[in-house]
Amino acid sequence: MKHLLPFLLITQFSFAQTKLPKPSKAQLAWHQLEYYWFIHFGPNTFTDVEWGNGKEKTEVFNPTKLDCNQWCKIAKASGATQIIITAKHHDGFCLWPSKFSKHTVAQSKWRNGKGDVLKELSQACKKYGLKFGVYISPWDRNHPDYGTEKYNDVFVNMMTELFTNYGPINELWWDGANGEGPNGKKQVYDWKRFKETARKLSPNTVIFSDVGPDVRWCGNESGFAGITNYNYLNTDGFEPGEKAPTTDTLNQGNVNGKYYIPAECDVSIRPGWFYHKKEDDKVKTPEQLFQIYLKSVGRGANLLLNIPPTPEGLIHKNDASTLMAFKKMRDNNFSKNLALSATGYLVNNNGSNAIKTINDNNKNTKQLVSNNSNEQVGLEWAKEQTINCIVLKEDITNGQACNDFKITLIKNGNQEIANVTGKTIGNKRIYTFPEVQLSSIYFKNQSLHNEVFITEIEAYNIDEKLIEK
Ligand code: FUL
Repeated sequence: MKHLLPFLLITQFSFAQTKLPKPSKAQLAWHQLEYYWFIHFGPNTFTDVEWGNGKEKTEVFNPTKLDCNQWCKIAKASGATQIIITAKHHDGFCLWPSKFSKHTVAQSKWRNGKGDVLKELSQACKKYGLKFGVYISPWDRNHPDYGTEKYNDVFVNMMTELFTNYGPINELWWDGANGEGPNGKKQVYDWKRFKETARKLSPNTVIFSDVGPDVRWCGNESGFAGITNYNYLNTDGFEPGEKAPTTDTLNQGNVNGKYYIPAECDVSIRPGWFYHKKEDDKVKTPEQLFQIYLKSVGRGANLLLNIPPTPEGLIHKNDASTLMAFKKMRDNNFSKNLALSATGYLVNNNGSNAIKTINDNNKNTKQLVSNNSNEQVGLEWAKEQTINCIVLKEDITNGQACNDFKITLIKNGNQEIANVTGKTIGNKRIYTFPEVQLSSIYFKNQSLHNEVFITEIEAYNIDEKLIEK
């Protein structure tokens, strides 16, 4: 990097580190999950609709070959880390024998009313080393108490059953859809009480809703976070559903948001959330899933990919095969980290010094990159490399600090060929660009107030066909 030093400005200015909202331990652990499954399963699987009206007969639910081990085996093999299931969707049917509803597996004919999907799935998840989560829809189109204060008790009681009988529950998913119940009334939810109940019963569970409190919706159901994606959100005065911030705000977060609430990107592998036979040939391709991965995990969010089981209770072979190809694609393209053969440097007013922290494949080592205009970190190769993908990782233990950065791409030792600029990094930021020969890359923190800790800079030459032009 000796070559670039003379061109740097010698002005020196630094700003005090402002205090950032920090992730909780549970949120930090959640970031590591990156990609996991959603399972939409219930009466809709059998009636071939997306939203049941709550009047479905309980006997429609009859998965003759239900095998949660099969789900988990495929999930695990595809690299997923967690499964979140629709314990109760808007139609109100409970996949567990709840004592607080008469519309559950216990009233169905499936296994003579003795079946319990949550029990089987939670046990299978444990067996396969997957985290377990539940979607419990506040909107209930079946429950007779819906639309009255009594329903808030019902919801609290149901959550209590879930935490007590199927824990540990790693993620609790509250959907924001809210319509009328069977008596034509809309519910006024007691969100505060719902949150307090979950916190009391299971403090390490991360709670998802449009507005958190722990994880927020990314604002669309296509699986992409904002190119700029702050892990912060202002939620005072907001609620899930109709009172949520705009979808744009949910997509990007708030730069100086008051709370640490990172984004989760939910998307289905098929057009619908529930299984429909007519969509068997509409399963997303591995290439489409890869692009979704780049736009969710690659933008610092998590990817919640929905895989709907068939009426038999199995993952369809078309979904399984695309998932395996998606896994292979990630493995192949990210197997050779070219940064490992480079020398890392920290360049500032003290000169250019070799460092090991940013390309040691160890997320526990990190390098402070201040916003001093003379400071940068980079990688230099003895021999030029063909590169079209750079991955940045930031230490977010004390908050997401980076909100403006620049990467300079250099060839022939000192020839700057392009600058890549961006705002946020977060857990992981994946950049792709048309293939170039590079001798070094340099990262500069241009954030106004913050010191950024970089844990890793990686470089790859991924399949050129996967680069969106
Ligand atoms: C939406 C629901 O209305 C859909 O049915 C689905 O569950 C999706 C994940 O969330 O709000």
